[in-house]
Amino acid sequence: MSDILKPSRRAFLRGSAAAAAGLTAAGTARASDPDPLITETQDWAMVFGDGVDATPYGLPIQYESDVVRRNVEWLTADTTSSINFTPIHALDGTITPQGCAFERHHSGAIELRKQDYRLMINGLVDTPLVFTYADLERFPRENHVYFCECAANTGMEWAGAQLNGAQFTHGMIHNMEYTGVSLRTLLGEAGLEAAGDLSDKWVYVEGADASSNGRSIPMDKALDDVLVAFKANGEALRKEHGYPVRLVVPGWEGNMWVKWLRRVEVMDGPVESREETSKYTDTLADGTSRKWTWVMDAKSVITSPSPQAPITHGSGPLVISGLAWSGHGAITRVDISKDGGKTWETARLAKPGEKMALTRFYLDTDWNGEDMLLQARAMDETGYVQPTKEELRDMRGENSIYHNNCIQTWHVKPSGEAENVEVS
Ligand SMILES: Nc1nc2c(c(=O)[nH]1)N[C@H]1C(S)=C(S)[C@@H](COP(=O)(O)O)O[C@H]1N2
Ligand SMILES: [Mo]
Repeated sequence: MSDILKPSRRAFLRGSAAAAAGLTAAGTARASDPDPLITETQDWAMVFGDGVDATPYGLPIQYESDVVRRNVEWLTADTTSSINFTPIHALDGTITPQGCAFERHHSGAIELRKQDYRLMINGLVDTPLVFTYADLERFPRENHVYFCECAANTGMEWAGAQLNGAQFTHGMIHNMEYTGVSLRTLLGEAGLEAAGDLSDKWVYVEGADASSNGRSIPMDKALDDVLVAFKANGEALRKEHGYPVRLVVPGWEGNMWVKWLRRVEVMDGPVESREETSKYTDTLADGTSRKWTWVMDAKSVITSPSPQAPITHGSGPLVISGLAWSGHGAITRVDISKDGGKTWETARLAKPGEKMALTRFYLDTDWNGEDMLLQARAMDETGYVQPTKEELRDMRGENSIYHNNCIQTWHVKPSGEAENVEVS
């Protein structure tokens, strides 16, 4: 008999249900008590359900209506230049549905029709070109899954534990399968002979929205893996993610992923725009700032249990789960600590880590019902290990906002509730 068929974990679950006999908590009824959900014919079995086309484009069922993006009102003065957060505490797997993927706009999400879409490539190119949406569809396409993390993700946690929920501490991230044309292909179409030596050249990319969100990208990245994307998770980009076309800059901070992409200019230096000087730079302890901190370092977070996803089943079998990612490549290992970093166990990766994409991890464990200080620690293919909060502060001081990739701690209490805490 194979191991899976032997009575083990499931017997344990039955045992815990029997122990809870008499309680009315859902899922704990004894097998010997008649369960009306089994013995009685239910309403839904006596009528017809909805026909096809009841919802030509489906929405999540009403019972999942709390799995939505949320913003933090006090963070920004209004919602047009603001951010909201992916409900990572309630999702599983790795692909983020567009409908609940965080949004970050500097001047609101604009509505741009495909017919009105134009992409200009100009500057130090042989032939300046303008592409329509239909033109883009005629170049060879690629498909890639990548995470997009705002550099400000976890930024509110520098000074101390602040926001109570993985959605708010780590939800400025999404992970989608993009379809598009490589920027390299389009630059090649315009021709880069005129640019001469490419090693010191840059591209400046900007969007069609009022903010334009212009950013400079060094040429070697532009010619490497940057994608001009028009589909996400198989369907058109949603308006809020840059319909009809956005830039995908794998592993690099979300701010460079220009939405409603309208222009790529080949230049002989960086522009030093607002978004790469007064914003998205990292102020150090001595008041000077680091710039060009493009890559998102390896990071992880436990999504369940977490403050918005408490343990509701008491002690016994417990699935601890979370997400890990690195802008430097693939995640190779994730460790989990239940005691605030004193001891570590290696988690199971649901799939081998993929480059610059979210990796799901699990630790199938037995919870003794006692306090836990839960932490996850990610490692990537470069050998880099996610730092503790203390290590990060030693290097960077406390004036930073962006690029906080420190280890997160959840205090899980005997009640199963969890709280954002700091362990130093
Ligand atoms: N044109 C344009 N592109 C933009 C922005 C913007 O406001 N305008 N915001 C940037 C920032 S700061 C981030 S983190 C990502 C967020 O992408 P999302 O809204 O699809 O999550 O888009 C980037 N691209
Ligand atoms: Mo961002």
